[in-house]
Amino acid sequence: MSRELVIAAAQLGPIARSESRETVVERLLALLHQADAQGAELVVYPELALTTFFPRWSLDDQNEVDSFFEREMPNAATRPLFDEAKKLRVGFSLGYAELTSDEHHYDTQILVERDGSVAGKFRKVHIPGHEKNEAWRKFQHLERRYFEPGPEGFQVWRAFGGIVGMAICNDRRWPETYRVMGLQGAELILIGYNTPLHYAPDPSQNVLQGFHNHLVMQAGAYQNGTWVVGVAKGGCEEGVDSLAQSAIIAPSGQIVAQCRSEGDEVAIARCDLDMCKSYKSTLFDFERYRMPEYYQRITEQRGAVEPD
Ligand code: CDT
Repeated sequence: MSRELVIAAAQLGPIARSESRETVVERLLALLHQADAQGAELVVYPELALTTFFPRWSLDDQNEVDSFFEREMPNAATRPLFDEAKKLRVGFSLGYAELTSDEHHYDTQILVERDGSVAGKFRKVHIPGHEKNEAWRKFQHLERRYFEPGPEGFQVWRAFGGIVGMAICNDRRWPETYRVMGLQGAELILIGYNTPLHYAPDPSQNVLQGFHNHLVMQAGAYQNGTWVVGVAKGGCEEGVDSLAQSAIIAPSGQIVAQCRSEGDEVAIARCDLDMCKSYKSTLFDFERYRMPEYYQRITEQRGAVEPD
């Protein structure tokens, strides 16, 4: 049986604060149809794909904060996406803000199989930014006020004929993200992101955002012998410029498809999951070559401990 999977990176342009879920879902459906017309079997949408990126504002009213979250999935607004994808027998991965029945707030991404069943759910682990309003910034990045880290860590699921994992935005910058999934045999890692081009704590990094984005995902792919699909919500959203450059990356570390615009666009690639074996059974044969006895510090300490 072929292990080739046609995957679409379904990049979104900006979502205005005033835009309704229903309008956004129409945009997701348009991308789904474009992807389907090109033979896609899996469509990957970005992080927080149903609303504007609300952590850029300091919101004191918890009801207003909660208005950006979904209490169930699917719900009335997203049901048309689930129904249409199932009808077309196209799977998808969707990022959204999740409010659980016991009032936990997560930055979440789900994986939906071609029959409409939810194959996996990931909750963002690395929560970047800050907790309190910082007036000196041009805009806020209050993810650490609005989201808790996901309690499940980095899992993988058997889906789409392979082993699939997910990560969200800032998670992609950390090598542990990929390695924990690599150690579970991940062959495909799906990552949504919202990355402002302006990084207030050190604006010298602004010009490097595109480079750093591809650097970490290409390294994660190569070092773990896995496909990586990184999908942006890019463009100028509510006055904040965000990185686009969504990409599909092979286990060789090579980018095989990339979005050209900053708007709604699909980039498609035929991904052979068997290509992972070339790396997992040679240079990155973990069982043969890893030396975990020398890696204890990675789980035993958080920050760097310098010598005396
Ligand atoms: N959404 C998200 O995680 N964005 C971060 C911005 C970092 S700056 C606070 C990212 O790593 O791209």
